[in-house]
Amino acid sequence: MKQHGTLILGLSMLLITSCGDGGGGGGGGGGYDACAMIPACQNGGSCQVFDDGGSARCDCPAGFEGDSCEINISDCRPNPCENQGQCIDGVQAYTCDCKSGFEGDNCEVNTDDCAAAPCQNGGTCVDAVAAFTCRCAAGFSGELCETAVDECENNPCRNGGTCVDGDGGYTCECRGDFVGTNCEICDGDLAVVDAESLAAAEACEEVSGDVTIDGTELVVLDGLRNLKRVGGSLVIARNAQLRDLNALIILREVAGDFVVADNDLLSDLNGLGTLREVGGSLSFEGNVVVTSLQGLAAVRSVGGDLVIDATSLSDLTGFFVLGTVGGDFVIGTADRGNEALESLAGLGALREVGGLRIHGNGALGSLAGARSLESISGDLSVGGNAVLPTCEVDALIERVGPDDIGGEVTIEDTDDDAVCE
Ligand SMILES: [Ca+2]
Ligand SMILES: [Ca+2]
Repeated sequence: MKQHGTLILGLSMLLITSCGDGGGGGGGGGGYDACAMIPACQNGGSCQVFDDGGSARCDCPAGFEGDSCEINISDCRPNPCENQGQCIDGVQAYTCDCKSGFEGDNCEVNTDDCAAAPCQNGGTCVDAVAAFTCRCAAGFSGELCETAVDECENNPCRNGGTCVDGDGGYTCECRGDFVGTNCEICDGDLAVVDAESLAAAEACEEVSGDVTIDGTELVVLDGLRNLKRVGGSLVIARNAQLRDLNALIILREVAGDFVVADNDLLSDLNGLGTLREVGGSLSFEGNVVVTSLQGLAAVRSVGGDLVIDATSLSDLTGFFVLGTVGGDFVIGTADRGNEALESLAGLGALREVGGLRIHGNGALGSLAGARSLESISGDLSVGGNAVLPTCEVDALIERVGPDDIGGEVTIEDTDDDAVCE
């Protein structure tokens, strides 16, 4: 610690006599001694007699005050020591007794506890007060980053893959037809034909190729419960006993086409609640017991055609967030059509379609459900909808705007006499 001085200037006074240190001592010549009449000066103060000879006072050295210079002027007010350091008063000076972790004349310096580079293996030292912490590089742990982490400890490799530990990571050496960071991807196509092949599919979080479930006797698809993504197409067709798609509850994306067709006992699509993207076409055809598209609530876009044909649906409720259809939106075909479809209710978020084809829907009486549609880049083709008022089609064209229909407009077999609201 170092001392800091503070210069204090004494008052100058009119003086003629100095009695020397100690004051109150003997005066001169047996006469009156004014210094004897005041208390002795302390701390090096000297008695000074005023020029009238009748009175005296103490002249204090710098750093002291008071009638007898008995007061050491505090150099600690206000406290010059920072960070809760304790101030020790001196004579025109002070020293600071610093709290642990601080240094400097005024305890203003937070001691660098990282100076000795205590963190190992590339860890970064973070200084604190009388302490430090280490931020470890990937692959290391411990107070000083002294421990190498075994990234393979919890064996992240699926399906019999072998884990190889590295600095800050791991790699999996996969067996057989598995690929991916954790061997979670089944490479190639997957054909589910029976309970055995369905059970084997449980190993797949993703299938890089096509998944085909066609013509089986399966009732449920529980072996697909880990499936998150299909890199190719997903076809679920002609499964006469299939009741639901609940096993597909974490399926998020089908990069190719997704076809659900002619599953005669399939009653709902609720298992598709996390499906967001279909890269190719999405087709629901001939699943005659399905009466609602509830379950498609997360589908935002369909890259190819969206085909709804030969179903028992009365409306299209379920597509709550579907905004774009890259290809044609086919609502019924001339060959089949949706016999029970009465309205397009449920398309409230749909903005853009490639083309729009509405054919063979014998009960369809209104197109008002497509009210948010802003653009049809291809053809608009309406035909064979016997009870559909022609004015409903005119109103749709009006809403989209004739300039926002890129292709040909064909309207056949609508009801010219029916009245629109
Ligand atoms: Ca002092
Ligand atoms: Ca420190």
